[in-house]
Amino acid sequence: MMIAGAASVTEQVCRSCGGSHIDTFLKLGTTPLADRLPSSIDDGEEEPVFPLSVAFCGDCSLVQITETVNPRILFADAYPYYSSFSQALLRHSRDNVLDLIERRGLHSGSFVIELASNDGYLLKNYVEAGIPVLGIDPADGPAAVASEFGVPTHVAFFTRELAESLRRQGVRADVIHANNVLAHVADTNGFVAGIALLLKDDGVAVLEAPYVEPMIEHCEFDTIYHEHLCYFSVTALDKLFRRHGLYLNEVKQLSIHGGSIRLYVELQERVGASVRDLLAHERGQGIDAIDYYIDFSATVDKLKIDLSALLHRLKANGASIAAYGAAAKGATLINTVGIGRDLIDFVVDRNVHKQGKHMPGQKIPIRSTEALLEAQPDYVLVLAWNFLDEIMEQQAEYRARGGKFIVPVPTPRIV
Ligand code: JHZ
Ligand code: ZN
Repeated sequence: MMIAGAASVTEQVCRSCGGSHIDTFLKLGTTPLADRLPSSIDDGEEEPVFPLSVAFCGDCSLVQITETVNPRILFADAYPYYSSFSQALLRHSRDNVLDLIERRGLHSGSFVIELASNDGYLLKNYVEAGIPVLGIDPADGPAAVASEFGVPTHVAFFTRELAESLRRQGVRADVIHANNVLAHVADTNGFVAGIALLLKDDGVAVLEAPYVEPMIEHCEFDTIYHEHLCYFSVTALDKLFRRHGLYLNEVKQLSIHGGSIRLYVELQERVGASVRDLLAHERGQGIDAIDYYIDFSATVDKLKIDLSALLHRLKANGASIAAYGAAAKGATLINTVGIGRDLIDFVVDRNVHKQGKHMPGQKIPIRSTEALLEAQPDYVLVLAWNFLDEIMEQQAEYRARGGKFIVPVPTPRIV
């Protein structure tokens, strides 16, 4: 847990169960913060770096990083991630909302809360349907955009204390959304306890998180960065929720973000086949034991070597290379592989809040996507490979003119 004021702490026990059997199986060295984008190549300011190591808990099976960076450093200061820059994510979120409105019979008397509501990308769909909402998010930039969309947003970290205070004011929700946030929270148990406090007796919490199995199977090691404290299996989640009187009753596997799970969590226990099946699958695969994770480090090392060799070979043959997506995962990739300005001329991104800044550590400049047609580099390394289809479609012209994409995971390939 966080020591107030410290920049980071190294955890000695499991974030979820408090057990002391945590074994580190991957060390990525020290890296800068993935969403802290320097304004200039040399602003005279030393970029802070923190250790990035991944461990398995032998008591509850949770995969987790061992360093906790102070959330005020990670999220509150000019946090540049805005959800609404991906059409695929917007469609995905809208479908989720429409499905819940129908399945749960939500109406103007219902109430929906989203934790980490960002720029209102999801809740705006409820607002359109006349269903009252409250967004909670600590990042003031995205929250200001949400308010413009008509999504009331409380700018704060969601904690057990905030949940208690809202509950005292009579706030209870039919649906609580929490997408890609549980893994980001240092007080894992406090966050889940807060959800339990704010659900109506027959309410449902609908959470999404990247799934640990595809991360390991597809070598998505770049999704490891300091914001992501946990890498969830259903086995670990089931234990976490039960500790707080919540039940993981249904789970869906989703393709978003390289492979995610959507969890339906309620105060009543009615565990369905989807959960029982995935628990059995994880036992069968050994996801609940350290052995499953042991080879990962060697697989990651091979990918790093292969990608570096590919880029150096192309460059030695006179090719020019840019990159697509100033994604947080891109920061891990370029800093752990060692991909600098000697290899990549610039990174493009549609997010206007990232343009004009630089990639962490390697300080590669970030430009608008128009730069691809202007410069027509021979190759583009796709850092946001999770949105490859959307990016390929959007960059049809770049490709028609002979441009090629390099996809880094699961093994580097040119498409
Ligand atoms: P993207 C984010 O991680 C943030 P990131 C966060 N840490 C998290 O948990 C995961 O998602 C799940 C740009 N883009 O979303 C937008 C284009 O330019 O994959 C983004 O900057 N054009 C909370 O940052 C970046 O790429 C496009 O057409 O690793 C994608 O980043 C599209 C589709 C995206 O994740
Ligand atoms: Zn544990």
